[in-house]
Amino acid sequence: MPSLRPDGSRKSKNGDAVATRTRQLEAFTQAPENLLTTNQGVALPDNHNSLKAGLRGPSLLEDFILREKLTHFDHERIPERVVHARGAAAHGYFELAKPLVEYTRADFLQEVGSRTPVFVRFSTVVGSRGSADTVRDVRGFAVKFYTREGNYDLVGNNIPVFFIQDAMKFPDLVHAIKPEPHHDMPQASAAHDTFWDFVSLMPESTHMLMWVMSDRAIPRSYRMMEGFGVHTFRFINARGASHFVKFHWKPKLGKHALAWDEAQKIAGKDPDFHRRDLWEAIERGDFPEWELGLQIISEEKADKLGFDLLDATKLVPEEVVPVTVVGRLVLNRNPDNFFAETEQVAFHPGHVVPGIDFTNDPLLQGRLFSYTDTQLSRLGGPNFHELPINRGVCPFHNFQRDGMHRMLINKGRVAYEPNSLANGSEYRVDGGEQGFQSLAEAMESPKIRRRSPSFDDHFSQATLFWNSQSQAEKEHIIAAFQFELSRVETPAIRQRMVDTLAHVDVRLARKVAEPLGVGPPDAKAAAGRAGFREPRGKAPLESAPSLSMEAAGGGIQTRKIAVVLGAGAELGAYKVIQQALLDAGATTKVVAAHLGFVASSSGQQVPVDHTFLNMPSVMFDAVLVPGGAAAAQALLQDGEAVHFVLEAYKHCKPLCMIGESIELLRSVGVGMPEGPAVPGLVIGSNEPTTRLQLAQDFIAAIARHRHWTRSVEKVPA
Ligand code: HDE
Repeated sequence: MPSLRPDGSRKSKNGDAVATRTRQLEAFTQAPENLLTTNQGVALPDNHNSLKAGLRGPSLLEDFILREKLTHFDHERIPERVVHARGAAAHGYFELAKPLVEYTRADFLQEVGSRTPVFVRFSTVVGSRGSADTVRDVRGFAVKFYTREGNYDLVGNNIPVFFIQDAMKFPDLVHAIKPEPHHDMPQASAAHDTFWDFVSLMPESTHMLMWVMSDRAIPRSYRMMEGFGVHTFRFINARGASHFVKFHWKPKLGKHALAWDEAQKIAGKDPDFHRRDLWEAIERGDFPEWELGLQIISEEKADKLGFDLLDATKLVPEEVVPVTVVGRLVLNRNPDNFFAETEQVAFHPGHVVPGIDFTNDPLLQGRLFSYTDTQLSRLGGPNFHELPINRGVCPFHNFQRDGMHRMLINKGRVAYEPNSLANGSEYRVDGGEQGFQSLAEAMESPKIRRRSPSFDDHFSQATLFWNSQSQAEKEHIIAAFQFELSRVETPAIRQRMVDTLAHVDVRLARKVAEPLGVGPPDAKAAAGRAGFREPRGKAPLESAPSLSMEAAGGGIQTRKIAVVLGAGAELGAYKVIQQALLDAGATTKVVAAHLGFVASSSGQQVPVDHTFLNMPSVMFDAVLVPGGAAAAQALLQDGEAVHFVLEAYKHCKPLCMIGESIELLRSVGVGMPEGPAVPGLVIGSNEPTTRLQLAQDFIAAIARHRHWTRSVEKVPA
């Protein structure tokens, strides 16, 4: 029976695997030392001057200390990832809540309470290493489980489908979306001709485009996005029986997005926004958490879904096959060194353990080749599995030898099998029962370089996604298409894309076309193009609520609330609300015109955390403005303060305006006594009896995250 830890979780029979993994990494860490030496251990006499022929003479080639230092520096960079170059990562653990013995023999999925150490890297796909975090893009969600049967990598994304159906098209897709090769622009953006040229000729991309133009592509935080394995995988149990499986990560804090205008502004104000958010949450002890959810699908059920599970442009709606939660992922330790860990970690969908197997999804099959291949050029040789971050917690041994940067010192004269000179180990030609067993799937068909007709339906799930969005979400999608396509210089590409969209929804296509200077969407023209397929399956549902982010959930924990303070503010109601916010797990920061202190109406000196300039409203989830006539007047005189509040209003954030502070919104006609209630706008007075209610209303508004139905078209910001 596993023993209980102080926090109630159980220690698995393999001991504390997480602690073992941490110790394993610690063996490779080094704290800073005062004494500097060369890499050979020779103490440096001086770290400021090179060796010269005389005080003002030339440097000497003999200076091995200078040579070594410069040479090492000259080689500090390695190639960035060809995609997913920009990322941030953290350590943690996966804890099993539901035994999966019935479906898989994977050891780490057997024992309830067992904890498996993990390293998780989030990323954007298109931008290079130094690009901004909040660009419109898919996010990578790659999890390395260090299980005692070997490393298992679940290398997923935050969107459950993909642009293409066959790995053959991946280089084309990436060449099209990356900066254009003649001038290397634009950085980290799909809003340019080559991308839309490609996808407008590839109807299979349409479903994915709907997701990428939706709010999913501008998450508020890595901590607030879902993750998906995308492909269908297989679970194989101890009896060799197989089930299809789809992997889901469900964020505990709910799934939330930024406003598009906000995301663009943050890209300039704080390009590290997501990286910083993850790092700071872990440092504070607000450990990000996700549930692992599974859709387990029998072969019989798979045949009845109405689409092909091997097609990565399709998803299985949760309403058709429910997601069962089987465990949780917790990230509780930041890396010690970005390069050694986050940059050198090498994920690979082909890193599986017994009990987990692939399907014939032709996108997945191509990935199985690509990931090791890319590490060879990125990490400089075949021994990247020996890097500390990539090492398993279980031993590995085989007769692979040598190569660049080999660290292991293999003993003995034998590097082959079968042998009689070493331990005599001998693997029979036809294998045995032990180790990883591939599913003995029957294969009898001619070689063929063709697409299965079961992949032909390119639109019904794109329409399902569209139908599942709230009105506000639909408007965001339209605006995103309009933005992206308006940046496309070639009119024929814009036209082709709106023609294709007519197959998703005619109203969507018409709306998108409005500002683009193109003709009306022509569904027939799209249908005449190469790559277009007629068959259109009947989606199992008209709409699937799980595809919308509207019912985002998640409470207000770790939300950042700005308190906009002017001199002479009345603090009564503010103090009560602030305490309630803190109690609910949010943080508050006082923002004012200058650092130092601001005097309240009673003369109290309130310390200021940020200025309107150094921490603009886009860095916050909600805004609270204490009352007081003098404070309101002071803020109204300050363009930065007014902008701060209006911008938060424009981005549909919750605002709590106390007393006279509502004046800050009057310029946009809001807050008039006779005016209609504005979603997410909480207006109150300093009256002591209403303070608690005010706090509750504000907390409820923050829990909804954004109030997209607020009418903001006329608000300048
Ligand atoms: Fe990747 N992908 N990919 N990909 N991918 C890489 O591997 C590739 C695909 C994903 O944080 C590369 O180590 C091909 C789908 C993530 O280190 C490369 C195809 C999904 C990461 C590569 C795909 C992903 C990568 C670049 C089509 C979601 C970042 C550097 C056949 C399920 C992992 C590297 C990290 C990285 C190839 C499609 C997710 C070149 C050929 C679909 C999260 O090997």
